[in-house]
Amino acid sequence: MARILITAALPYANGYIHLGHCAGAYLPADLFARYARLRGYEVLFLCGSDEHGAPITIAAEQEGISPQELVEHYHRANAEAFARLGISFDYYGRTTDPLHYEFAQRFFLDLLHKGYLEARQEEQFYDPVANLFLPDRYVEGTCPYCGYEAARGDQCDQCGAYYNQLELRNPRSLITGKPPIVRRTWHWYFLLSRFQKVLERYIEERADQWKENVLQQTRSWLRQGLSDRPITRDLNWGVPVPLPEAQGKVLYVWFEALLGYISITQRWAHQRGTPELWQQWWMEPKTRYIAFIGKDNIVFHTLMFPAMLMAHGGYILPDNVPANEFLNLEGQKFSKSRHWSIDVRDFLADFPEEHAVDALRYTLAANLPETRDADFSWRDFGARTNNELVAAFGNFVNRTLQFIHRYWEGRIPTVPEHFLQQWSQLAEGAWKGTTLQFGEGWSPDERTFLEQLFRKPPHIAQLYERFRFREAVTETMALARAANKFFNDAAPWQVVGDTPELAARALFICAQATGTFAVLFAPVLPFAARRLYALLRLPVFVGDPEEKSGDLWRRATQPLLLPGHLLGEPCLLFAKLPEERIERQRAKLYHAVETAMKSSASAENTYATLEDLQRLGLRIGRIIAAEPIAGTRKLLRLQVDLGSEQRQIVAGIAHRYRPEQLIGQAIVVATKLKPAVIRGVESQGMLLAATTAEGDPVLLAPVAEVPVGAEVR
Ligand code: B3M
Ligand code: ZN
Repeated sequence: MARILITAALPYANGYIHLGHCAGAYLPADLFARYARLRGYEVLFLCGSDEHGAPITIAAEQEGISPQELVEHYHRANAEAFARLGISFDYYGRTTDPLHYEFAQRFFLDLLHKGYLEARQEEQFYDPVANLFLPDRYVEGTCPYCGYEAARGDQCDQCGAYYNQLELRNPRSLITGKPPIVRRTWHWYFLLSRFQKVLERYIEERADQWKENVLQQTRSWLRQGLSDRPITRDLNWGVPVPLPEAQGKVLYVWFEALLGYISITQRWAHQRGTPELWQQWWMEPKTRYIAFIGKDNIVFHTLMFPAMLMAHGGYILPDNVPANEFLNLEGQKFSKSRHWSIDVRDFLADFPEEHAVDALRYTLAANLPETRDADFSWRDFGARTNNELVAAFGNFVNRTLQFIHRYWEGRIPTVPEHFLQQWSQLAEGAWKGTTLQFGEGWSPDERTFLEQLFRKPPHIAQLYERFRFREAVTETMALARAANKFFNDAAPWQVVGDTPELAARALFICAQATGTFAVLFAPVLPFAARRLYALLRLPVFVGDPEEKSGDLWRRATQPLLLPGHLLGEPCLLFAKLPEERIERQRAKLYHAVETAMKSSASAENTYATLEDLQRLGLRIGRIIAAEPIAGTRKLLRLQVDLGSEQRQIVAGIAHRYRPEQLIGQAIVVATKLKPAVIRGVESQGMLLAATTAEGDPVLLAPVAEVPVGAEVR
């Protein structure tokens, strides 16, 4: 029996997982795990939180809590979100597990003793304010190649160049905004370059099975030539480097997180009371290891991890790394900072119903970014729920069960014995790939539909085996549509009176199809499948851990429901999503972005800049003439000497100052205001005044002698 180890990228415990993450790695991994379990394969499906790294210490600092508190929070939240989403991990672990520390440290020492690690001196940017060596993603500066001003620490998004962070021009720390200093430190390097040749062979041996996008990225790295990589960092949060001379150093988060896959397997084995069992999953060549990830993690899994495992020796290597491209949201990239995102937990808060969770899984599965970036939109979610799950699949199941209840008291109608026999042979033939020989007595409609009912399951199985889940799921829905059409064309409600045996055949076929659907839809719609099995009164197998179904996928094309089998009371599998509910979500999403934009814009506007002050053109002037403006109580017309020029200014101060009192007085003038005409008199500036408690103006004046025209800053 095939034994398959399945892992999904360990999400950083510094944020909530969103739908993009799900489409990238977690849903495809779950589809595969459930499919594989339903095939009767021996499956272990693992994941866990990646809880180290500088982003976590920085996030913790910003929130004013300890890194441990931060990861505690997100670890729990994400574990719960995955569970409610029906992601069927056998175990969800974490990298702060003491077992992980121990294992990662032992692994490090092993590579050190085998000569694959080397301590090297290096210079690195250091943020003296944050007291931190700056990881590449926390430095920004001008690209040394193209001059792009927002180039990242190790790579330029504009021209794509890779470089050492010290080559950046005008570097600044993204943590404090300050220019970093260059500091000397030393780190252990993993001698990745030594693995160039074996990795090339490793990749090419598997190339015909691997996805094009994964091969392309990996090969392009290999073409550039692999360089040795530092695998330690100066940081106080992480797995300490287990050497006395390495105070203040931890293992690089990627190095130890990859080992997390193994230590999490150890924890899983430990918990079930069979601590040694992990080895069977990582060390026995008969185990196939499939690592599901998003495209930003490719080379770590296709080059770095295999090299680490080879360096240590004794481990199996990833057999396939079916990385997905990115999912967009309503046509734009997911972005937490712009609030352009749908977190799983927010979705669950608004759609707690299990059938809505299934609908989400289905919509994501039908849009998986397998070969190129894909899109999730709320309206598509609504349309797929209503037109496909409700109108095609749900409707077919419901009509079938209702009809059987109405005319056969809920029992599968009887069909001739030879009909059953032929069914079995045809179904088996379809798995063997032979041409299906329908004998006498099958109507053209029956042949057309049964041909699909027998052929699709092996075909869909092939799609799952080749990690083409999107197609697998759309093919499954196509079969549901064909089933609906078969029901329509057979029109049992018309024939049941005069030729009940014809109606019985049609409903027998439809009933078997619902059984097949319970199995074929189980990977993508585990909640609906569970209810469907219950309606059909069949044992429940939805690909959950610990299920022992045997090769149910194959059995599902055989009659699962024999004549006379009593069905449960029909009830609806899905509910229509009203348009308002969808539109409300859209509005919420677009509203969140706008609010975020406004609040960041208003945060910008809260603080005036020096330029703002300068734009007022504040200067010292001296009043050289003053007279009341006729017909007003408060206004004075002033002539003000600004040194280089003289200005006429209208000021509302007559109730507080007499004109003769003002002559010769030094005052502050805003000289760059737009001239205004007040009561027919042009005012070419404004005097600055404070306001008393009674609301009267008090002119501002310098407390010592300054020349007129002097700038006020
Ligand atoms: N935590 C990156 C990510 O979540 C990283 C994956 C680790 S897999 C060992 O995208
Ligand atoms: Zn550049």
